[in-house]
Amino acid sequence: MRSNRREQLLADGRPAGKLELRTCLRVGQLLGCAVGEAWLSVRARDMKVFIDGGFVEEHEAKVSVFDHGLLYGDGVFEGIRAYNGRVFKLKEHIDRLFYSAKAILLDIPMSHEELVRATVEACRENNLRDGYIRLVVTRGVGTLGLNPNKCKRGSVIIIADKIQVYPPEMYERGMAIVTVATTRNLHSAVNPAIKSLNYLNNILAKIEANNAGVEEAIMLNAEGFVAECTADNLFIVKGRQLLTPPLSAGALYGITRGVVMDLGREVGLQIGEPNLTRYDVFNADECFLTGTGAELIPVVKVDGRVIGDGRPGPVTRKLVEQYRALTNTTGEPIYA
Ligand code: PXG
Repeated sequence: MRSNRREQLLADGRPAGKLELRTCLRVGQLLGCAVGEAWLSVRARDMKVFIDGGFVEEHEAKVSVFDHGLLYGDGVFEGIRAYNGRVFKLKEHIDRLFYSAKAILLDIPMSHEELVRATVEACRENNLRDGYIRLVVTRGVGTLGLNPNKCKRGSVIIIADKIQVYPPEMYERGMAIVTVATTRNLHSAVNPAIKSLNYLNNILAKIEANNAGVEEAIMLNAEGFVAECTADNLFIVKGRQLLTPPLSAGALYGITRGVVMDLGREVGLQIGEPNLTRYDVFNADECFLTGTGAELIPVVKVDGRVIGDGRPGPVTRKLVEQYRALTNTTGEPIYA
């Protein structure tokens, strides 16, 4: 329905960008809130999207219905952030993209260096200093059978957009989360270390979080140990210990997770990656989540149990401060 309306308008000769601007204005007026304004700043112009070697206007950035990324979720991706004119931890994200691709035997048709350059260029093309970059590599166009050998060449897509984060008061007061019934994928099935385009495991957990009226959810592995959240890694603080589940428990090798462990070491915390149970989380002094999108967000309630004194703790607040300083001053320059 939506795309039909869009096609019609394009056939009328009116650019899709204008339609979205008007739609957003209406949404903004109706809601009368910052959400509408945030959308406006993103949609007031047609963005440029990198697709298979070049930049095209957003409304021309399309993939085939025979792309196995669409048909089977066969592909890999990264979510990257830019702060203050620099792309944060870009090399690490592209390293992880190549690791994910290797695990699914996907040949990325660009080099590491070319991907770095194209990602930075995507920010420049869209005049971004702060934003969120989605780097996607699909298996490419194939037949309706699932055999990836029928796909001749992978497709590389880079979208550089504005970021939507949790509401600011959630960072100040902390969030409540729940544990959900959907367990994290088994290593022997779809290894959770692979950042693949097949995110149904996480989406099912997210649906449970939505149903419970919270923003995030703890996913346990098949053994009942904490793995991570749907799009974030989980940390707890106990005394001077900073603990997070090991990768073997089903945690993603999170880039933010790695940064936070380094920052923790710098302030003299003892870093550990033991198996954690819900009991450990309930009885932690502090708890927080990490992710490129979420950054560091304090958790103050888990399954109805208040964590610590119910407010973001001093270790979390210190790490947030240090993380902000790092994101604002380091990274691949966009406008060098
Ligand atoms: N665990 C999972 C399952 C993730 O997908 C993280 C942890 C955190 O990793 P990083 O490297 O970001 O510190 C992620 C990544 C989004 C979005 O649109 C975010 C992620 C994944 C998919 C979408 O906000 N987070």
